[in-house]
Amino acid sequence: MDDSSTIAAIATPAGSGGISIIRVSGPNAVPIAAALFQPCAGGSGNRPAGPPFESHRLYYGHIVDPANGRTLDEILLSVMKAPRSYTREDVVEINAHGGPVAVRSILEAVLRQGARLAEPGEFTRRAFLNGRIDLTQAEAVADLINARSERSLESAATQLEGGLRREVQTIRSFCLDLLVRLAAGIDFPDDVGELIDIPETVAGLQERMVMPLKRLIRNHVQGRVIHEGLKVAIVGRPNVGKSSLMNRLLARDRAIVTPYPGTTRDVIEDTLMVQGVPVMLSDTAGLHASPDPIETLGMERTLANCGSADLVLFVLEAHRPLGGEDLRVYERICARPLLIVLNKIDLLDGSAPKAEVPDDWSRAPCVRISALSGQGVEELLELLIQAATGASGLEVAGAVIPNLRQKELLELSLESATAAASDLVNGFPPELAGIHLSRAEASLGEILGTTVKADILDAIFSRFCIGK
Ligand SMILES: Nc1nc2c(ncn2[C@@H]2O[C@H](COP(=O)(O)OP(=O)(O)O)[C@@H](O)[C@H]2O)c(=O)[nH]1
Ligand SMILES: [Mg+2]
Repeated sequence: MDDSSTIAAIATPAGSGGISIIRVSGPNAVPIAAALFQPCAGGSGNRPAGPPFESHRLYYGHIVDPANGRTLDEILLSVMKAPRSYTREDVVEINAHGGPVAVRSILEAVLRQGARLAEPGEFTRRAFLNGRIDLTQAEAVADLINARSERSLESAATQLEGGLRREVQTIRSFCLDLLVRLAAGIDFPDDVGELIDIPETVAGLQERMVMPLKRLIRNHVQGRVIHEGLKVAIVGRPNVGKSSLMNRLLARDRAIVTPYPGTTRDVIEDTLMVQGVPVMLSDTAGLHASPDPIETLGMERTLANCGSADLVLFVLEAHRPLGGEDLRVYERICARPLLIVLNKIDLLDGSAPKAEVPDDWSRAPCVRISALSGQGVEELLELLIQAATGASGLEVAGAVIPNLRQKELLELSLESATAAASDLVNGFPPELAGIHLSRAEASLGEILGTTVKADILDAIFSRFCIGK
């Protein structure tokens, strides 16, 4: 598909909007525009009226179908000649203000002039292939379009500015430099000791490859939370106040609350925003031994739901000693990241909680709340993101956040860098470390798109919408 044809697409979302943009890119973009554009009479003074078009100008007029002389819409035409355009090719954009029908008929007229409909992401793919942006930036364009929260928008914007590219390039140039020195050592084996100081090289590998790679990989986990949000399941035995907590967190009566155990049967889901991150909350059926087949089905759903949650809020009653049922619930959920919630502290009248959390649960953080009065709920929200990500808050402002493809390549690169370091420490010949390092270098190159294969490009650009 990487040919020199002229491509066209509607670049704005489907439906009626204030304006819609038809974007055309390629060698025929300007002649196509000239064939369809009719300037409005009286382009006064030195205002440009019509063809021949100058670059980076806006032209006011109509699109007229040359086949039948019919006026399709009143438009503004922008002309951006190569290489100063999004794709580095000649680009024209037709800003139309008719509804979807008018916009489609303009696109059809453009296609009849010899353009072909663009594939999803093809404009950005051309920008990449023509060297205007690197692959990390191209992917950031897709992330920007698909961003679901403000945080995720922020991180995509950082990437678009080239944040990840710079970090990866720094690691890569260190790696290349080391490869050169190792190669020299291979050519002059007797002088290896003088050319490369092994302890210093190993320390450099740790500091300038292993550590920065680990940090970028960690950022991915936080980034996933930012892009996709967190799944949080509320779990406990019946009647501890799970549904009350759900309603309190959502600040509305979403789940039915009664004094009777077994009220919640199905998984109830809703979303709230915490620190700019979407949190998908689910309230579930209480876990206990029950003869009721409907309740039992509900409990199976509870456990399935727990399995896919990023965090489980394990609710207990603060005013009662823990019972066998609580311990059995713990057994079933303890493999998940937990936040222990001691509820109903309003019933304590200021005395210490009767529920004592066993010592071996202590790796999970614990908060005391009253779902009834709202006391402690703020602290719970503060702990939530931290407990789910293991980080002290989401430091994403300006942070570089790799996506899944990039993270997997960073991991490969980390593996190779670690192997190179251990070969050097163990006194193996420098050729071996060299082999590992060239693998690390290749993975880093793949992130930037310098060594990437066509099928991977297809996969990346298919994530885009048409017109981008
Ligand atoms: N005093 C007090 N009662 C609560 C609190 N949270 C829930 N309850 C009551 O406990 C009972 C069970 O609550 P519910 O939310 O349905 O529990 P679930 O079965 O775990 O979903 C209801 O009567 C609630 O009003 C709390 O913080 N304090
Ligand atoms: Mg309930």
